[in-house]
Amino acid sequence: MTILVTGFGPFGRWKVNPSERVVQALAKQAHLRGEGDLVTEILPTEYVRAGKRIRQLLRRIRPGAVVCLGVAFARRAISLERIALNLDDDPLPDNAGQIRSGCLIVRGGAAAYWSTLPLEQLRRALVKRGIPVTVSNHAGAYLCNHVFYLARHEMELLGNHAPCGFIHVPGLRSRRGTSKTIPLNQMVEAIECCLQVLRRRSRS
Ligand code: PCA
Repeated sequence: MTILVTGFGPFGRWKVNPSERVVQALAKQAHLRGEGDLVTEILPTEYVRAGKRIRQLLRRIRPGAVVCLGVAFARRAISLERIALNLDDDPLPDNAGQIRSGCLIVRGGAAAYWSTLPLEQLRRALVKRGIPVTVSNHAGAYLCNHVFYLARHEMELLGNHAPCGFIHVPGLRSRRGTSKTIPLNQMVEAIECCLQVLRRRSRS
């Protein structure tokens, strides 16, 4: 089974996007372990280019599972996203300078798609490892939701029923920051644990 894992590069005023670091670490681990089932990609933090790229990847790879990652700086736990909305609506420009407000992502598309990742199973696996995790009902209406929606939409068009969804990781602790967050190696462990659950399910 091929698993597609994506992250995003930096955006806005943030110089580092932990989702990019997590994807890089997973790619490195897979390479060292000789696991050939992982395809990773860092998506541009731009509505048009990210949308084109995720759809292209899904058509080309026909993956057996899809896990898209992004950062939600204000969160303190791994957030398993439940729903993608057909809506772009955020005051923050993307990296191409585009601001979208109240826009449909796909004209005539479903208002929303559910994640098809086994959220409860993933949540339990992470709790077992002592990793802070929550199931979230709202992935925002910026780039992460955009890619989540288009990934689910494309999977529907392709008739691909493989699990596909989105996970937000928290921000990294800033040098001055005192707030509690998850260290990068634990984020990597968390996503690795999710991939293991997906691999196990595909075998059973
Ligand atoms: N987080 C943003 C976009 C890219 C990222 O990593 C979001 O939550 O929409």
